[in-house]
Amino acid sequence: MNYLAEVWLNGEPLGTHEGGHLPFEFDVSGKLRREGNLLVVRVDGELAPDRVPPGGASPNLPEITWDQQYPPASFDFFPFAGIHRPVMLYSTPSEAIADLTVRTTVNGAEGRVWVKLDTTAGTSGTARFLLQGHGGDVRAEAPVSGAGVETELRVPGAALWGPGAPNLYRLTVELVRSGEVTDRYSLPVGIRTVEVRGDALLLNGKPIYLKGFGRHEDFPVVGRGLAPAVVVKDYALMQWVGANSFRTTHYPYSEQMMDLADRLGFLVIDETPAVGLFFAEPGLERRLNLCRQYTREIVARDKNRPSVIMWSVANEPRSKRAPAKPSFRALYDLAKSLDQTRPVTLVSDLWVEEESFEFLDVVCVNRYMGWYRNPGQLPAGVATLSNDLDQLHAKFGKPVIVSEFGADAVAGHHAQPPEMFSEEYQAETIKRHHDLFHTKPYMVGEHVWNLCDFKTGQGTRRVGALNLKGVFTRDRRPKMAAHLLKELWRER
Ligand code: GCB
Repeated sequence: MNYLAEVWLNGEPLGTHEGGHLPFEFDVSGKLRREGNLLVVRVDGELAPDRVPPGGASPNLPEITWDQQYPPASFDFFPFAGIHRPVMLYSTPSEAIADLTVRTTVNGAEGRVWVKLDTTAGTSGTARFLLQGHGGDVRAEAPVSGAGVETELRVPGAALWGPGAPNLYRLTVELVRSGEVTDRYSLPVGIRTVEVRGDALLLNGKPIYLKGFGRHEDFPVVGRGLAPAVVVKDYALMQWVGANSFRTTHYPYSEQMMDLADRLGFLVIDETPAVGLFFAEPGLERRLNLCRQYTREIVARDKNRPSVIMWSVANEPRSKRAPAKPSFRALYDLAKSLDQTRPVTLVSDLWVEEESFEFLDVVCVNRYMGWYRNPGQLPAGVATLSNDLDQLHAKFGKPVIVSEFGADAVAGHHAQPPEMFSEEYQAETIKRHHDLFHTKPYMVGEHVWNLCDFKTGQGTRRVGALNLKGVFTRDRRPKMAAHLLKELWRER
């Protein structure tokens, strides 16, 4: 639901939930009629400065309006409002599995799967754990006490999960009482480790380089509404060009998208909806509370996914005001307290001035050389970028990902020599950036902005109210840059 949902059952309020893109639920036990139930959801999509992401027209707050677009918002994508994903009614027994947390480690050839089971209050009996797949079942059993149960399953000769080999096991957990199974839940498990060591990002102990995109949940007619065929198509396109990763710019993607990342072996930087955050009043504390809520919700939803290798707590915050650094420190600490197994980052366009990189695990930066900077002058832009990247690494001493770069291209518009808005210029921009990045040993990833053209607000820089930085059009046809990426990424 985007942005704020109020829910009623048979005229009785069930509750509200603020923020889009993350699931929420209400308990309707004892409230359902035998037949003729009416569930009503009212969605409020108003843009306001104390919401996250922020928006709304406010002459005193230049920080929130992006490039004077209409509708006014602190971000560059269309603020689609409504019910974008499925609403489900489901039932559980009174003694039920409430949550599962899975963590995996690797010790030589042995994979270890640590599982924590939380049950509803008052549950008793036995918990059974079964891990299946890749030539051997592993089982464990433990008595259920009020506080939950932990176990570790050891998998000799484990088939590890990773791009190119997305090996999944199936974990089934059962609650058993007096010989009867009272509840059962299954989920896919990928055994893998993620670690930042020095300048490297390690997957299963080996350095990994991210090749991929920022993207949007956006398609003609359906807007941000879940369109499973588009999800499948986007993976097919990413595989065709040889991408191994993406960032969920600038909000958590659908569970269907995430399920396929696990199954197809994509590495995901999982980003909260905190885009365009600013640190002036009014509404600062309210916005920060929402960021904390989103961090808790995204970790709760995606913590068991092998594809998620990093959390991103924000995109391009206006970090120059004093509250920014302590606020991000608090969000970093919160993410780490919820999940010690994954690096935490934020994505910045402030580079060396983004002080929070001092404590974040990976440095993610966006920059548009040859476009917003040095327009039309790619060689000069890329030379400056080379220097800026070295300064960034010298200051923070951490692995660097350029999480956005690129250029708008009108499909079918050509120019030789390459000029801005031509397909040639976009392809040339990507080629020069890619070549530069591969001279920098501390770089661990390049994400082109964007996979596809997408709808945004109206403004002088957005012809047709579209951002045209896609290497595919909005209806998923390749531009020259997509063919180029296929050459660049498939060879390494
Ligand atoms: C950025 C933003 C992204 C915009 C992009 C652009 O830095 O993170 O949301 O769409 O620039 O094309 O201007």
